Amino acid sequence: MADYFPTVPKVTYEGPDSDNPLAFKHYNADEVVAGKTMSDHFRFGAAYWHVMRNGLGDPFGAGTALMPWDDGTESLDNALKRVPVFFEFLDKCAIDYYCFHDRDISPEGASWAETHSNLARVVEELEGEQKASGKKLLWGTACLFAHPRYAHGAGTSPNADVFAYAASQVKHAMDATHKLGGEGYTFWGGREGYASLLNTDMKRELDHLAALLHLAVDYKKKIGFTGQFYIEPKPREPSTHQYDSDAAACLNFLREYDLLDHFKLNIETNHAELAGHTMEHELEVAITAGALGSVDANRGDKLIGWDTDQFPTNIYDTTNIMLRILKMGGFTTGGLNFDAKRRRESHEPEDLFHAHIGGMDAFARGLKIAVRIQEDGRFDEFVTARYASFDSGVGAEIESGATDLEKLDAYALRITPPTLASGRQERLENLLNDYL
Ligand code: XUL
Ligand code: CO
Repeated sequence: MADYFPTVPKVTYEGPDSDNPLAFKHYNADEVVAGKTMSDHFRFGAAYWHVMRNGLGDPFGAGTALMPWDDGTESLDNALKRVPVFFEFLDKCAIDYYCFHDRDISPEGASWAETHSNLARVVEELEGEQKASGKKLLWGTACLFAHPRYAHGAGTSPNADVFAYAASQVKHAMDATHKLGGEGYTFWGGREGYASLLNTDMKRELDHLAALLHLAVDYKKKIGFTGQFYIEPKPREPSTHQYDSDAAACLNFLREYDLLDHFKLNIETNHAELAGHTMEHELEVAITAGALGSVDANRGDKLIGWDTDQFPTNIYDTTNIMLRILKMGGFTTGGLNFDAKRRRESHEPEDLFHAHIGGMDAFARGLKIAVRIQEDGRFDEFVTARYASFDSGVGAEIESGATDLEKLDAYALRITPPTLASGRQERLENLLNDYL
């Protein structure tokens, strides 16, 4: 078997005292934590687009990533050669799942038909590698944003032929995901948004986007694909205004167009931050609607206002994320997909491993801390007590709908003015630090 990463042995768990940078110090796949193995808690995924296709260029300079297995061409042959490299990476890094866009794995051809046959050919190769390794597809998706034809959007393009191309691409990306046993299929809006209302019919664009999603729901039933559909919020970049700007906007859109039964959300940390929210806020909004599906794990840079897609290393954040995921009862179809890239200066293949190991260890620590917090139950007790006035009396009547404004008016006239208990935010923040 070829060895594309000769400086990296298979990464194993060596425990917190290890000083081996290519070992897990906290992520121990088979260790049971709160009733299930760590690998089942996380269902870690690697992103084909970042691991295999991200040359690490930025708006000011060319890519720096060393990829000795890649001849730099957009040929089918080169696409096929990348596949075993990726599976060696998954194997050595002990990552069970992966995600891709159609155009990450296979190039456009000279004709649209050849584009589809390229995809089908690479899917055969992926299928073979999956069978041989036991690795699984967390979700697939179509890249409806990179090609110039999508400059004005895909589902929201003002050009109906572009909509047809997007629909065609979604069909084939769904076929590919279905063939590979994908557990989900993601729609990220890409260029589904606008820069100026002077040239935009927002209502019509939203209607068209919903039409594309309904067509996908119909096709899903037709081919018997049982994976979960996700929609991934992001507020801007590339568009000034993205229609799927945050979890609340996505839920509203899905409800308005009668799509909520068919979709859950794939929440990404850096996108939450760009939307002006914390990740835990976005997760909670999704959970509250029964619609948290999966997570794109990464982080932003507090000093840079764009989607830097850095690897998650902040244990405070991974703790808060795992608290929300435990509260939901864990992932079913979803998982933690590292939608994250190395910094431009970390250009050696080995850096791919340092990056993922760090993310996996940070989540392992977050999980263990979150489990202790949950088992202690002190935050839960505080929150339960904080709302106790709704457990009986007038509060219970409000919650059950057994009251009206006149009754509440009479009640308010009768009682002494309310006295408030402290929210104790600082005490609770101190308590959270005690667990870290
Ligand atoms: C872009 C992004 C995408 C989606 C899949 O910011 O996060 O890669 O995760 O299309
Ligand atoms: Co993402």
